[in-house]
Amino acid sequence: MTTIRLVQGDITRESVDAIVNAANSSLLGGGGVDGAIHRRGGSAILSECRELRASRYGKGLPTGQAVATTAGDLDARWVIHTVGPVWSASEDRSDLLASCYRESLRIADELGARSVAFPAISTGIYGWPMDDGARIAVATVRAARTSVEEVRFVLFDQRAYEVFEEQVG
Ligand code: AR6
Repeated sequence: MTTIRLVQGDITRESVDAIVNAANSSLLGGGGVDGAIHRRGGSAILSECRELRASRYGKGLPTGQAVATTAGDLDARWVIHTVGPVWSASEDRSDLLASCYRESLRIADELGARSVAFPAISTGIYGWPMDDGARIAVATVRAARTSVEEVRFVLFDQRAYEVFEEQVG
């Protein structure tokens, strides 16, 4: 049974087994959560991302997939990088967003992680509406078959926190 917890704040301040990064296919950093994780986590994370690009993911990490690296200086054992879909009004990409949560939990299980912190994937630079992003996040985690004991959604601002609260009930 997985417990869902909500926290308002900066995900890089969390103490968990694995922190999920809302990355992009390049795995080489960016803004938002991604920028914050690389800044606070230090260069060890980027080094492993570069190695992944030089080996398994020469063309980048496809949208909806996930891969783990060290968490560097963060208070976690791993960072799980996943690539959310860019929001589209004309095409339903919900399955890809759900896949990010599912695949991240699958990687967490492979690693033996018991606690995982997620940001609200795709709801920043990638433009996904927060209420729909929260609905998909909570429903997907609830439906997942995983040994992860705690999923912590870390929401950056109060509005995001309240939207998630409504979904968790
Ligand atoms: N802690 C928790 N949540 C945060 C933090 C933080 N430190 N910073 C932002 N958020 P985003 P995306 C929230 O843009 O939409 C990057 O450039 C933010 O308010 O980080 O998946 C990547 O390299 C929003 O609700 O990720 C990609 O190119 C949520 O986290 C692209 O952005 C996700 O916002 C990915 O875009």
